[in-house]
Amino acid sequence: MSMSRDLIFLPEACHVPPGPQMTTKIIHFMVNGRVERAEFGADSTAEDIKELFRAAAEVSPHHILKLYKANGSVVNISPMLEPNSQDSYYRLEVVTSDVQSITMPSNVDNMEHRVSHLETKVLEEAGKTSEVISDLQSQVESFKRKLESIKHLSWMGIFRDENTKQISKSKGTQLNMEEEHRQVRRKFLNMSSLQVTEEVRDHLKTPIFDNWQWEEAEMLVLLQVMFTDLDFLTAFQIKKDVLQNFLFEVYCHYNNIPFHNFQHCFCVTQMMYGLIWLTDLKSKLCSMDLLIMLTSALCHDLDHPGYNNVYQINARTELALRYNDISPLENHHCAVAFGILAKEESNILKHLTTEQYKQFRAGMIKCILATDMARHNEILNKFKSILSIFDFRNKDHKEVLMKIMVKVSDISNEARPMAVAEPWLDCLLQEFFNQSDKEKLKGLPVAPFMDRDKVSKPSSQTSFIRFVLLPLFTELTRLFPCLEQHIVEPVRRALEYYSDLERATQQRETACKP
Ligand code: PDB
Ligand code: ZN
Repeated sequence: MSMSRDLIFLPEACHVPPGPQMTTKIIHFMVNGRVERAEFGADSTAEDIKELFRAAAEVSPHHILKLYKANGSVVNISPMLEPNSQDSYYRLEVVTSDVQSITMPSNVDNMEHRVSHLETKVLEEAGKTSEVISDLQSQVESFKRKLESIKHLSWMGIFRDENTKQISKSKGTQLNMEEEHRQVRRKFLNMSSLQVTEEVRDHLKTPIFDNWQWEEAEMLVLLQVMFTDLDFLTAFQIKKDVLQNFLFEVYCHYNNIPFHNFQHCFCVTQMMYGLIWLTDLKSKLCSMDLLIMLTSALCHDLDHPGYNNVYQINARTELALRYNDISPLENHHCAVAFGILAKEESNILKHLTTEQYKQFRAGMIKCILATDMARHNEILNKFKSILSIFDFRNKDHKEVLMKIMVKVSDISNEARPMAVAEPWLDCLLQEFFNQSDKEKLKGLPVAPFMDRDKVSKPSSQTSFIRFVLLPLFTELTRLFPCLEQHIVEPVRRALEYYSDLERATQQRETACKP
């Protein structure tokens, strides 16, 4: 519920006194999720009005302000501003002028200032009705939770500015990231000449592989092993150093966010690799199809910003604009992948024929776009419809199977041991909560399963396992019965685990109720 500031007397700064005998102008605008009302004299200057907006947004003169009409068009901030009603309020966006120069502490101070400011408001409004106070208090609580998560992120050196499209990093972390990339590359190239033990090679082909035990340089070595052990280097004349450049570029293009990061990319690729061996797909599909599946898994979330398609569309981001709201993220992931492959030094497709390149490109686009969960039922139903007559020589059948294999790999965390899988759910919820916090601040719709004030981890995961994971995985085991023990049984155990957790939580809640 956005609280109109009319209920609270505006601090002086929001009221620019009119000149002698001057008419005043009233405008309504939303900032930080609240509708404000401001009044200024026709003789006020543009600077006066900007000062008024900054005071309402409680930001420093370094910030750039952008004012949008209800229809989304940007309007100039000047005394010529059209007066409006409370229903057709403007939207005030604060763009941090120079993210590099903004270090976390001032923003945290600013947030703390806002929290204490809000708390004084709560006290000042002692006379207001109880629901107003409780609403203000819940806003204060929500700000405090946000402050905690931002402090945590600042500790990790990530500065997530509400108005920049990308996760921006303070200058320090930017340099750290480049230094980290250099270190990972050095370690990767040094280790890549070492032989990986037979035991690790075998372990790599199973879904019980624990990603949390490995650092990123080692994961790059293991990815090189996957491409080598599937004979892609010989089949497609891929030189080892080009493959290493390609893998390193992919690593560099994943962002440092809680879930859709390089570790997730590794997990999905490793699961795909395991499924290929467990189902003996090498004897059923050609090398090109296997190369498409493994490379699609590797690239399927490239440069993920940590905010899903619903956010991209509602916030009218550049990606939504560029891809006309059609799977903007998945289109972007695929475009970034082919941007890497377009570079000579990382082009593992260099020696493919034109026909092979076209086949690879068409296949990778289909597989990566298939990871948009909004299309889950469309793709699963297509697979169900051909299962009884599945033919490995049929091009369309193979295409659907490849999409299903990438999808299964993408959401397969719960097929791994619980000690590996559960931290992934916490990471995913962290990313979802960051998104819903941002949506609340921007006044955008918030999905309940992303709302930190509403979601219950066990019950949302039991629903996901029951209605998404098990139906998908059981369909795949109809084609490959040997997968039952590898991906279906572990997921049934996970369902038991979260159901027990759900019951325990419910019992605790009923026990606590008066
Ligand atoms: C999905 C879509 C987008 C991003 F329980 C991630 F609330 C996923 F967290 N995804 N991948 C794995 C998952 C999982 N979503 C959920 N559980 C997973 O294990 C459920 C999710 C709604 C949560 Cl499907
Ligand atoms: Zn993914």
